[in-house]
Amino acid sequence: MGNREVAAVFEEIGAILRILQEDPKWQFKAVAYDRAKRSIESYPERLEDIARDPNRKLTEIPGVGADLAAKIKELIETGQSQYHQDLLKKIPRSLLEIIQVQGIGPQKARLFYRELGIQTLDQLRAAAQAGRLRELAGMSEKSEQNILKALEVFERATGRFRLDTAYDTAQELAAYIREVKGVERVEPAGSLRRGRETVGDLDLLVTGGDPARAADHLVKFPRVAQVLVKGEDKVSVKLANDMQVDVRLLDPESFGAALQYFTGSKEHNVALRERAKRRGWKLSEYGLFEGDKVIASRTEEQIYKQLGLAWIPPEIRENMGEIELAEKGDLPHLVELEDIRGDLQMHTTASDGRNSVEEMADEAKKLGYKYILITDHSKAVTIANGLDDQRALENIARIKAARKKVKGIEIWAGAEVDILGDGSLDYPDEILKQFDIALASVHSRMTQPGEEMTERLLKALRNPYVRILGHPTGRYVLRRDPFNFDHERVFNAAKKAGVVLEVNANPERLDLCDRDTKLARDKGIKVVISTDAHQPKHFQFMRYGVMTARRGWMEKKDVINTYPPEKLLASLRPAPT
Ligand code: DGT
Ligand code: CA
Ligand code: CA
Ligand code: ZN
Repeated sequence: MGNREVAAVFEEIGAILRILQEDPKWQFKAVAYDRAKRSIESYPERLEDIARDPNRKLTEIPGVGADLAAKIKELIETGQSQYHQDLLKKIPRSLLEIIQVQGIGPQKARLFYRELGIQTLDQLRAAAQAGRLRELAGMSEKSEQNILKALEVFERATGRFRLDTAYDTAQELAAYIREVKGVERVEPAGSLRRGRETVGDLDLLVTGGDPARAADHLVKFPRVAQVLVKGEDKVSVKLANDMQVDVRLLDPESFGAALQYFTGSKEHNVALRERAKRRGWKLSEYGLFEGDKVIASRTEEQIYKQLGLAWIPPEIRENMGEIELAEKGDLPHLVELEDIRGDLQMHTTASDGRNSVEEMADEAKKLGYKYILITDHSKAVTIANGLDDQRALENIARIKAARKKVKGIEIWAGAEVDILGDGSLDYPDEILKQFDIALASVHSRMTQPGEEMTERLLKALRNPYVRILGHPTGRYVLRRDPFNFDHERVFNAAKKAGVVLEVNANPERLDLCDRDTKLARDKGIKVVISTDAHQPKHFQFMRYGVMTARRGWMEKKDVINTYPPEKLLASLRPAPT
């Protein structure tokens, strides 16, 4: 372990002491750890060398006393410090991420956590957007705005943006560009059109109108921070959140070719170009050519057709076998947003949702849904106000009462039951059997070694009341890696038990991810696409879940919430008799 790693551990210790404020000497200790941290960072020699030299002592480093010297020794010898590990267990790890944001120190993180239960960057952003931070002691509207700005800066450090950020920006820009007289089409291409979970830059294609006027208008978009290119057929800008947008102003005659080219993926395009070449043709962003003669350019369909292929949905254009299937006319019929008939994960005011059962049901009805499953948290998830056995029963009663008020939609009583550290469930079977459908998910101890996590999930799948495994890998897009477990074993067990895997459509999660969804499909496992809505507008997340499922080659028949209600219920693992 090098100096920098040791310094990082000390920094975390200082931060956790300040967040907890429970050690009687926390202030004194936190200052000591900070001081040692700075001193170690700038120390010209390797700590390991000093520790190994019998004639020297670590205490010769300024700010390092006997106690900290022992910690350094332990870190160098074992790779970790017990004290640090013990402290880490006392707070959600994501709080350490929050304090990386400019202007948010341990004190603020503590305040937000204790007062509003904020654990993650996304919760922090949501609270700031909802104006809930300004009410806290020492906060104001101004400081709340500063936090929102800082969060944007933090996000851009990764260089990629979440799918929903890209989608929303594309919608906004498209509406803006349509203000130009004569503009006909504004279509997103690139990774957004392919539905990738993150997007590097936005690619927009525009036809109609006077290109020069469109370009002039575009650079005046209020959120433009910098104009990178302003040419005759291309404008590139950087937005205030650092997202780059490439806009191409196209002749409608070559729109299909441009859409095909700029949608990518690059791998898919390379394969298509080679295919064209084998036929003595040339494929470019302007069209498919035989010498100077255009064979196809106006629509994507024409281009694929000329190449002897069925039109390939953008989400699977990754050169992963789709071209061969398109040639044989054997492409999967991917699930579509319009196929979705209900949503099987959502939270209400009973736990950490914002709205009542009735309000959720009303909104679902507006979307044309035939059923919803209410899945409030169980008691182990204290941060989400999870329900104990008694409150769970009351919630079932509340859901049943809502059925009388909101007609024309099935309102099922469920729960998102926490899978405890040892794989047992947070409700006894007597409670579990009361639910129409129970889904189970992991919310704690996500750093378990892979072996343990695998056993934990397998044990949960053995409980006959578990019908769905919620957000199966626990990852957060751009923020938290999936936890370690043996996908093969867990997926095979789910298949054997008839447990459905969730594709959580919340764009922060998208869990299963596209690759895991494909793995499930290849094994013949059914999925459910659920939004995990905490308020009615979150039902809109369904589109991201559908995109992800499409990237995983899922067809309508593979997705149980495309079924009518009776068929859905009949498709679930049967209840024990
Ligand atoms: P991103 O922006 O990193 O999320 O990913 P994309 O796929 O949007 O990539 P981008 O914006 O660099 O380019 C958009 C599309 O343009 C890409 O998917 C395929 C096409 N394209 C870009 N560069 C090349 C290239 O060198 N060769 C080929 N065949 N296609 C390219
Ligand atoms: Ca792009
Ligand atoms: Ca681009
Ligand atoms: Zn959950």
